[in-house]
Amino acid sequence: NLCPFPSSRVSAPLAPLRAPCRWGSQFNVPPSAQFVARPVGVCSMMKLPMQASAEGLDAAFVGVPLDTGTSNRPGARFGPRQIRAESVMVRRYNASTGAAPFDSLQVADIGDVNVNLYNLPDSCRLIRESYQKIVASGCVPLTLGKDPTSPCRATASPHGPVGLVHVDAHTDTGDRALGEKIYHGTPFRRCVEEGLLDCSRVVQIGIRGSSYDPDPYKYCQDQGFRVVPAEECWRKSLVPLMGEVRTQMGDKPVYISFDIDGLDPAYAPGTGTPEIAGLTPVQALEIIRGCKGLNIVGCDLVEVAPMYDVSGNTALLGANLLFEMLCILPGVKTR
Ligand SMILES: [Mn+2]
Repeated sequence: NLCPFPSSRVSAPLAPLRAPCRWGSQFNVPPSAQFVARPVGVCSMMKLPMQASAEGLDAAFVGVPLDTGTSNRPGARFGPRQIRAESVMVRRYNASTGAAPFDSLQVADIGDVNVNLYNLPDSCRLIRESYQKIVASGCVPLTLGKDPTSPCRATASPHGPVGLVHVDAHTDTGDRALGEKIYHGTPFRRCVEEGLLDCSRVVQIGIRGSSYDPDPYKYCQDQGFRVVPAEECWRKSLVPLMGEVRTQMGDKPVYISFDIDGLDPAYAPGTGTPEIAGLTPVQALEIIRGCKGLNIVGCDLVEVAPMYDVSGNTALLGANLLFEMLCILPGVKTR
């Protein structure tokens, strides 16, 4: 009954779409391409069933198609849609880690927040209200797309201040630009001001690029954040770093915020504020897989802007990284 194709509308050619949604399991399962051709179907994350709310779900993919507040190239409003399109290549099991998220979690795509593209504060309100409902229903949100402050805010509310694993080229701790306190460079300063972060459990990985300030990380360090610049990651495995991060995070709630521009633009060109000499996809996997065992209460993958992504690889990376986040959620079993 969670299938997006109600039986009354299932005609013979559509029939194969319906059965694989549950696939003999009590949980939703992405349909196999052995039985449903990849380009067939309404575009949802991993071709999962869509439902209107997070009710009954353990985890939900949710889109925030918003780029109001971007400082450079616009286009991330189309990111969630393109990540969903590329996610048809993502399959049910994680062959590398053995994670089988659809064996133990009920997961669906709950669509997009109906943002107000003409009013950023109003969008923040709409996002916050949507996430409060998601979190109140006991569901972990996995967000596609940018959001200036709200998932962290809403996710934090029932849990108290959260730890943060933040992958990005940028610290996103600016104060204001052009007089505005809300744009895509300020979310984590606003979160600090609102007491949403446990500042002793914030780590920022992949930070780099030129700066308007000779001491660009001072604000972060003054808050107690651990800043890991990209230079400290070059040519290295990040497995040892993540061991330290797990110790730092302990068993208290953690939010993962992954800006695709943390990766090098050679791998992820489809983004609005690229910076050279970034992380590799292998390091991205090491970071996310290194969060396994943490008490993760929410995740996002932000800043995919498809028009600078001629190969689709940026959105493909985004789709896979969101799957990897799903695979490390509490309660996911391995096979
Ligand atoms: Mn960034």
